Amino acid sequence: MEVAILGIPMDLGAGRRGVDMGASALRNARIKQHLQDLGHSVTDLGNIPVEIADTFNVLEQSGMVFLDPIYDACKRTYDVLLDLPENVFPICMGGDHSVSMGTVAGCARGERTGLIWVDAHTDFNTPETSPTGNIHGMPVAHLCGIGHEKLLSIAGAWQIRPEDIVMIGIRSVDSEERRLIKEHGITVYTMREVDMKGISRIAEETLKKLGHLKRIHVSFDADGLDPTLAPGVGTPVEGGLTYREAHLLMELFADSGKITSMDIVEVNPILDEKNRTAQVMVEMAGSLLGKRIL
Ligand code: 6HN
Ligand code: MN
Ligand code: MN
Ligand code: MN
Repeated sequence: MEVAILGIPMDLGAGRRGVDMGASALRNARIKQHLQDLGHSVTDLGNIPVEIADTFNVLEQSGMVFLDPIYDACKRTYDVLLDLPENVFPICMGGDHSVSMGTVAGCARGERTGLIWVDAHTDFNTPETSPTGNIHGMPVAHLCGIGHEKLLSIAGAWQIRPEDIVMIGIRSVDSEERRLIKEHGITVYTMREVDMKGISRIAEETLKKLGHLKRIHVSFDADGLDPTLAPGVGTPVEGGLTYREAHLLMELFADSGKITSMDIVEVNPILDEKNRTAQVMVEMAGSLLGKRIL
């Protein structure tokens, strides 16, 4: 397969510094070589230019922290992805999860697209419901067409339908966010469902639900994994996906042949232990791109 890796070194959407180095950490964990060893042809598109938090004055606008520079980075990301040839599989390396407003919209390439959101959080806040003002808690709402008009001009440019979204690994939802998730009928597999049904049945149900779609994007937030496995994240929540569950999930998605793009987000090397989190996320990408033992 033709794979393109793209860095979006942005931490403006998160409440703490460090995820801007996530893309570098993934390169340092040899993402390109790992995917090449699987037989893929990999092009590194470099990084999208992003403002640095320290040098930026504007703190909050309309209940959102760093709205303008986040818009700029997402718009640039969207433009780059939209221009990629049809056969290329993009891997978008964040950066905090607000980058997905650009990546998901760009990777959709103007077609109806399914979205698999692997995360501890549902990221479905709006500027009105957000308890923090941090935009990384708001990308899915914007992708569904609700939120601030400036961000909607990218994220909502090609709207993802709520019925085309499946979330897996969820264990932290804010109270107003819960109401919105229910109102929009988003399919959510919390960790309770992972425990009760098992990950293979969840993968099967997810693929069946999204089976009618030609394009499916997997957005993988490193905090979907258990913090003992992936400590390098800014918003860790106990009780996440195990190494084996997450690998099997990626492998079953790979088997479907339906996945057309991926995000790896929220890897924070400042909070990590010897780059373990980046390493495990590189392996997840390998499994999603067809790595097999035999
Ligand atoms: N992430 N729900 C919290 C908020 O600030 O809205 C946490 C969001 C975390 C976002 O991890 O991508
Ligand atoms: Mn997230
Ligand atoms: Mn998260
Ligand atoms: Mn592996």
